[in-house]
Amino acid sequence: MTKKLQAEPYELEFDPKRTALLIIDMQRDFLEPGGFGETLGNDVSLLRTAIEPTRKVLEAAREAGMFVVHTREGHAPHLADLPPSKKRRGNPTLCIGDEGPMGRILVRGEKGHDIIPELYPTKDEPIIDKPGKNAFWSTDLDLLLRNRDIETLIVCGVTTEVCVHTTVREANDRGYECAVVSDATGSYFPEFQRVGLEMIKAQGGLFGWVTTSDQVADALK
Ligand code: TIU
Repeated sequence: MTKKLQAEPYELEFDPKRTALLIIDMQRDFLEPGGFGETLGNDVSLLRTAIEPTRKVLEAAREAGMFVVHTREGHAPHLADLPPSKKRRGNPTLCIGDEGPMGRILVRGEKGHDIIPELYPTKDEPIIDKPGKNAFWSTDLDLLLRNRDIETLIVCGVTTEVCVHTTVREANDRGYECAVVSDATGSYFPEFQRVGLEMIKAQGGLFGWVTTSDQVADALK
C-alpha cells in the first residue's frame, strides 16, 4: 500500500515494498577517533549527530519489513583496488592501508572499516563493500535493488557531500526516487551539510527529496 512521506520540496508517495533504506558508510573509520576521517584532519564528533536519527529510521524500516542495505567504503587487504591517486590525496597523517589505532585504515576486515555497533546490520541486511564513493560503482547494489523491484531509496549516512551525494546523483540517473534524511546524514563541514541538502531538493527536487527521521518514522507507522 502506498504511503505519504512529508518532505521537501513536496510530499513523496512511496510503496514500502518497493522502497529500500540505504545506509551509507556509517563506519568506525568515519565516525570514531583514530580512523580515516580523522587522518584527513576532520573532527569526527560532527558526524555523530547522525547516529541516533539513523537508528530511528533503521528501526522503523525493520518494523515495516522494508529492504535495508548498508554500505562500507574500503579496500581489499592487498590494496590492488586502491587507485594510487586516492591513496595520495588529502595529505593524510596516515594513508589508506597504514596501521592505525583501529587496524589498517579503510581496509576490509579491520575494526575501523566495520559499521558502528549502534547500527550493525542483521544477517538479512546486505552489506555492499565499495571501493569508491559511489555505492553503484564496482558493486552489485543495482542488481540487489532490481531483484526486489525497488523504485524508491531512503538514504541516510555519511558524508553528505561526498558518498551520499555521489550515490544519490548516480541513483537519479538510474531512475530511482531518492529521499535523503537530513538529520540522519552528516558532514565534517556544517556549511557543506546545509548546502548539500539544499542541492538535493532545489529546482523542484532535481536530485530528490529531503525529509527527516521523524517524518520517515511517521510515514512508516
Ligand atoms: N572524506 C569524506 O568526507 N568522505 C569520504 O571520504 N567518504 C564518504 O563520504 N563515505
